[in-house]
Amino acid sequence: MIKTTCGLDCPDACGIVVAPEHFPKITADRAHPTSNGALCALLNKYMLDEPRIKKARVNGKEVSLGEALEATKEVLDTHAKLLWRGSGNFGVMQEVTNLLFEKIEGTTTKGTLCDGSGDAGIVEGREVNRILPPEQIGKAEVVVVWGKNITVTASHLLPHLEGKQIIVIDPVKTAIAKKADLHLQIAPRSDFFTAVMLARFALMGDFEDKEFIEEHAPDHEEYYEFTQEFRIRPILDYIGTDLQEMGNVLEMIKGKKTVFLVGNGVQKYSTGHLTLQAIDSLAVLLGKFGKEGCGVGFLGNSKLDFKNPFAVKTHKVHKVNTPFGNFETVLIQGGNPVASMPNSNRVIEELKKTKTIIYYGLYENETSAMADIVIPAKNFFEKEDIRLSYGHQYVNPMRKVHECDYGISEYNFTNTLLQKFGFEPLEREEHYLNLWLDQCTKIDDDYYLHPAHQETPYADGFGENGEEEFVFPDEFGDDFIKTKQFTRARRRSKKEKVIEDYWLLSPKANKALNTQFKRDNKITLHPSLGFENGQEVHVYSEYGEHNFVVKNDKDMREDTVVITANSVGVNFLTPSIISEEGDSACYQEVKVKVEALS
Ligand SMILES: Nc1nc2c(c(=O)[nH]1)N[C@H]1C(S)=C(S)[C@@H](COP(=O)(O)OP(=O)(O)OC[C@H]3O[C@@H](n4cnc5c(=O)[nH]c(N)nc54)[C@H](O)[C@@H]3O)O[C@H]1N2
Ligand SMILES: Nc1nc2c(c(=O)[nH]1)N[C@H]1C(S)=C(S)[C@@H](COP(=O)(O)OP(=O)(O)OC[C@H]3O[C@@H](n4cnc5c(=O)[nH]c(N)nc54)[C@H](O)[C@@H]3O)O[C@H]1N2
Ligand SMILES: [Mo]
Repeated sequence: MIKTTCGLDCPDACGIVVAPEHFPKITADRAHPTSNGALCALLNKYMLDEPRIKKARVNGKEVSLGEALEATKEVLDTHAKLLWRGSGNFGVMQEVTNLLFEKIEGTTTKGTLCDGSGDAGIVEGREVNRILPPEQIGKAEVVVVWGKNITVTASHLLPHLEGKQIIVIDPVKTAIAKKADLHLQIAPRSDFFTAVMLARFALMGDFEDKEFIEEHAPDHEEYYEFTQEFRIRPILDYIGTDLQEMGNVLEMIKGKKTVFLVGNGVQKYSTGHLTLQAIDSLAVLLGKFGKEGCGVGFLGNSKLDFKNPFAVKTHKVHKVNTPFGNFETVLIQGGNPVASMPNSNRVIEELKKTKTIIYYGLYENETSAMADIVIPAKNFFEKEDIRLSYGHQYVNPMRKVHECDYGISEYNFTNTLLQKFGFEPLEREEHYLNLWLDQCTKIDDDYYLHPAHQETPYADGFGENGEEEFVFPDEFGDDFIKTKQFTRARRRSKKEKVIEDYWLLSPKANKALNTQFKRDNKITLHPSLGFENGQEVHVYSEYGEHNFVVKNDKDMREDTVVITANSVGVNFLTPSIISEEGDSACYQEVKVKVEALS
């Protein structure tokens, strides 16, 4: 029996047990500290069922792997080449390709499609973004699930929520919202205001933890003044809440050990950093940091305090609005940017200007379809690696449990190309793996602890050494809500009914891991919008358009539609703007129109 770890990009990073002779039969590693005894269907079914790319291709023709690597060398031997890496596999060895791009003086990317703006807000307030250990969730009495669809995106946390009072803050009545003691079905993109109002009412009602804030957040009085700049009634109306509901939240939390689990939903906006900083501020005022059963858990910084052997100083371009067209050769590794990046029209236009696209991955998708060279990868059962997590403090080896004779690992890919270019080969693979593991505390042969782990994060205070004061937001500027009027007069036919602009939310789906595995084609909306189930509709924004199939759901708000992130075409609708802080994508900074197709 071999123990390994799931490499799919989700916070759970589950332990797996495999008997190699019985592969692909796999079971949960019940001894793993975060195991709930089960593996999700993404891993156990959808990933294993997904057809793989088994043959390399050059210009549409199947070739041997060796020939494809030779062709890769030739096209990388140019002055303008870019490495664009996705997050299809969360192993640390994914980044070994950086060493190639450093040597050949290529360009890499900065920023993220994922959690960058939220992370920036956390760093603003606390200076470091530490992982909240799941054990602390277990010790809480109240859990506030804020813009996180944990039933779908982090199901291994669910057992930690049992028996707790649950508050959910989400524009959609998610599965967890239906079970919650209180659900605030707020307007999308109103979380900053929600957090600010809760803070203001907490201070007005003497809910604050005076001792804690005197010690760790002495600027709280200035923050109180800042919260008073916002007018109560119009803001509560805008959020879609009232004094009673706000009071209920504070009453439920008062004197109780409380954990806030904050998801990506709150920060896919230009001002996402302020939202996280405001949620942190609320938790600070209530004294819910640095104590047992308390804390704010977002996507933690999995590489905090690690010395990364793959950090390189190359020229970098933004990951959110990558100017692919400026490069002659683009290597796309472990991602599907044609579908996963915002503003697909822009992405496709840019990629068309590139002379050669190399796709290095496991499955066919929108990006492999555009590629000139296709290189089959190995999956995480077929190579050695190490898995960090942004949701817990354990670091686990991903071990090779299965042979694959057609794909190539990132280590071998890099090593082969370095040598083709006449550079020194890499050190042995083990050398790099050990560089990571040696920075961790060994628990036993299977589990290691993250170097930045603190059992009770921020127990000594904020900052790297616990010596800093918490920093509250002191400014809020927002162009989007007030001034950005969406005007597009275009209509398909005279008959159709053009309705309002709707918020477009694009959360994750249960049978897909981003754009991997099961894809979708649905738009979920409130029945009062007047569409029939199964009806095809034309959805458009100022960035682009696509058709989707209607699914009515009375649990939606009337001003909001959902198209999950695995839906084909969703990113034709989304903007490629970069968040104000954190170089992050702002998928939800957009409103759409929905029209019936006649
Ligand atoms: N099954 C599955 N699991 C996954 C993934 C997957 O694709 N499939 N992807 C993984 C990855 S890469 C990530 S980053 C994580 C992300 O996982 P989550 O953090 O859960 O992020 P999302 O699914 O994008 O959205 C979460 C929730 O935010 C809500 N929401 C949307 N807009 C707002 C808003 O303005 N305010 C508030 N309060 N809520 C809002 C949505 O309704 C949704 O319920 O999941 C990981 N886990
Ligand atoms: N509208 C909308 N769009 C979104 C989001 C959203 O919320 N809304 N979420 C964003 C988020 S949070 C994220 S993280 C991104 C993710 O976007 P991407 O990083 O593009 O991830 P995927 O679409 O899952 O594509 C991963 C690909 O990696 C390849 N792969 C898997 N394992 C390996 C491996 O070991 N080696 C190699 N070489 N390749 C491998 C597979 O072929 C797979 O197709 O999507 C973003 N896109
Ligand atoms: Mo993500």
